[in-house]
Amino acid sequence: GVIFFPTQWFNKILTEGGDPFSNSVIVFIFSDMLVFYLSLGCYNSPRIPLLQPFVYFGREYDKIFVNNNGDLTFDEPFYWYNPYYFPAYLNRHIIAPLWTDIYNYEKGTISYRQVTDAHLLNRASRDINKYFPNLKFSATWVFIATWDKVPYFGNREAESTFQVVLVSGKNMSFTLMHYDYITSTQSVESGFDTINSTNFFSIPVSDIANLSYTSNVNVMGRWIFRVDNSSENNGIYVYSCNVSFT
Ligand SMILES: [Ca+2]
Repeated sequence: GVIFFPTQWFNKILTEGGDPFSNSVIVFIFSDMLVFYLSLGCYNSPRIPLLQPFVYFGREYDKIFVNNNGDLTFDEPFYWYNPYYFPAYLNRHIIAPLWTDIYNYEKGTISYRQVTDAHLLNRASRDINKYFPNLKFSATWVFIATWDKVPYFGNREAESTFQVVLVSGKNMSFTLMHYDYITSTQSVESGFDTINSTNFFSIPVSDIANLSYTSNVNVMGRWIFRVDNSSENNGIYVYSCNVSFT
């Protein structure tokens, strides 16, 4: 059958300098865009001080860590490569676009940046308001972490590319997950979880190779969640749902 491949939007978001909220082919260069890379073999970023606090299910954080095995944590780096399925009832908050044993010793690029550029913030606000039409959201801060063509332990030929975007403003917080090409593997979890799993979500795919072709907002490969506080549905299925479960 026909494979619906993400639009050009998708080819761009995963290119540094690209705009994760743009459908156009123009590559925007942001004056305040400073991209940080993890060296090959690094387990995690250093403590990243956030330019603005990020509220995650009631807790306000002023720092974050980008971990090589496909996740973000707030209090300390997190090395564990063998994922727990959500709800995991762990003693930590975790945002995990693709938690698995990523092998970044030889190739693969893991990078992150914070953006407060008005143009990107406007794009973020527009997208969030499209999916959550009653919030009158106005983004003031965006954080982007990208795993570009990362292999797996045990499959060094694999090249999976994905991205997590945090957006905040007006005491509201959102997490976006973007999936480009994803190589299938065992032992993997995608979603987010909280301390004691008071709030969690596990993206429902039986094979993660399908992450690129699923969505909760009708944009292939894109998943968006509101994460500032407990809400009945965590923002899932609020808007134009077209999830293809496989
Ligand atoms: Ca690893």
